[in-house]
Amino acid sequence: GKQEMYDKLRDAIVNQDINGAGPLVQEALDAGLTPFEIINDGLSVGMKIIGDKFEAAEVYLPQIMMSAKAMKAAMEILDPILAEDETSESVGTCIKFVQEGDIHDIGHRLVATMLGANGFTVIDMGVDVPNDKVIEEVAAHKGEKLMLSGSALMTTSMLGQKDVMRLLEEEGLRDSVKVMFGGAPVTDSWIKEIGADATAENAAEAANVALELM
Ligand code: HCB
Repeated sequence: GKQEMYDKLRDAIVNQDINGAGPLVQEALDAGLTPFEIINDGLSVGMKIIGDKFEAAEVYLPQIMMSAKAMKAAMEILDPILAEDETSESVGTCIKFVQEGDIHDIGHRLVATMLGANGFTVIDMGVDVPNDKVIEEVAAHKGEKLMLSGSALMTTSMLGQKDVMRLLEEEGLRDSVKVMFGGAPVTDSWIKEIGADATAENAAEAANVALELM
């Protein structure tokens, strides 16, 4: 059944099955699972497990990098399918970036994929993006239905989110854009403290929150 397939997808990430992940995703699609189910109930669960194992020092960086590669191989199959599904009418523009100093992009990509699949026009600025570039991009899209989604996976890079909020205020752009920050260290109280609009636990929730904010 479905759960068995979810478990296989999860294990492909946990066991760093770079060659197997793509074919397994195809198998899951053929069995009738949706890309959303594959990501949320399978692959992401595996990534969470490997992250927890890393924190518990049960696995090390080389394994993490191989899990990341397996995730990438899986998403290479799913991204084009999700792009095809995009509704023709955009619900808004979302500028998506990872904070300066931070190269963690797995969660960032998942959120970008989900936002795209839910009708957003996503501008993917990638990783390690300086704040002045982010502000420039917001300014360039002022007047559009606009959302900014930033990710930070480290407590150090997360601090940059506070500066983004300050710069938006200084440049008179705060009212032109909704701001959603995420990443493992980001909490509700941090969002409140820096004056952003929202956070989300995972990519599926991020899409729902973003739609509500628009
Ligand atoms: Co990295 N790393 N890492 N790492 N890494 C973390 C983040 C630590 C917490 C692990 C630890 O030490 N405990 C830690 C940060 C410590 C801290 O600051 N408190 C850390 C460190 C220190 C480092 C290095 C310095 C190396 C080292 O360990 N000595 C180095 C830093 C490089 C740099 O950025 N300058 C480094 C490198 C790496 C890689 C390259 C090996 C690899 C990244 C591969 C890649 O992304 N291409 C990696 C990984 C994979 C991790 C862990 C294990 C998993 C992160 C991940 O992908 N999670 C992570 C441990 C952890 O987080 N538990 C560890 C899975 C995704 C799906 O979850 O939280 O990113 P996510 O995203 C979710 C969620 O947050 C939300 O939705 C996403 C999808 O469900 N979300 C949003 C995310 N963004 C959002 C935006 C929104 O608007 C809304 C929701």
